[in-house]
Parts: sequence; C-alpha cells; structure tokens
Amino acid sequence: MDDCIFCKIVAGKISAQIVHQDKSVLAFRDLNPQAPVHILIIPRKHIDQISSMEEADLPLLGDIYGAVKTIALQEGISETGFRVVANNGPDGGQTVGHLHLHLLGGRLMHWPPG
Ligand code: DGP
Repeated sequence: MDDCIFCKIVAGKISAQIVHQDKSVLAFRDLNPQAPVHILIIPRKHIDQISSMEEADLPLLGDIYGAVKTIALQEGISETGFRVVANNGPDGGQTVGHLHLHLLGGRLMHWPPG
C-alpha cells in the first residue's frame, strides 16, 4: 500500500530499528516506546487490522506469535514477562492501519489497561 507507513518500512523506504525478520514477518522498535522494550511485530503483507483478516491470512498469526517468542528471548524478557497488545480499529486505539502486535516488557505492566 503506497500510503501505509509500515509498508514503507517493509520496503525499506523509511528507516526503523529492525530487531527480527523472516519471510513473512518484520519486527522493529516503536518510535514512541511505552516500556523499556517496545517492539512492533507486523506481517510483511498489508492487512488493515485483525478484523479484516481473511482465512488464508490466519497462519500469519502463528508466524507473528513465533516471532514474539523469539524476540522476547532475544530482548531478555522471556523469564521476567511481557505483554502483547493488538489495537483494532478506532475504539481499540489503532492509529496505524497495518496489522501489528505491540510487544511490551522490561517493567511491571498494570491492569486494566487504559
Ligand atoms: P497503534 O496505536 O496500535 O496503531 O500503534 C502504532 C504504533 O506505531 C505507535 O505506538 C507508534 C508507532 N509508529 C508510528 N509510526 C512509526 C514509525 O514511522 N516508525 C516506528 N518505528 N514506529 C511508528
């Protein structure tokens, strides 16, 4: 998608601190971190949000969660714990229309979220 900021990161047109990549997934540090570790994990393929996924896209969720496990180990937060967040649509607080998970760690998370 030409006007999608995360597609531009996938294409290398915008720089990002990439921490992990494979054939279907890219992960990079959030521009506005909310925790000592704050990484966004996205499919290379443009999908607007979870609720617009098609059945054929569902295996990507396994790839994305596999990346979460790998990155948590890499970042040293696998044992201490972490939170995974997916904002979906306006009420979910989604601001970038390319499906992504937030991986947050390195501090104690509180509940309920705001
Ligand atoms: P969300 O609100 O769930 O759509 O989160 C979008 C996140 O994307 C937000 O935490 C800030 C981050 N973000 C927005 N633009 C950029 C960018 O150009 N580079 C990086 N690394 N992160 C970005």
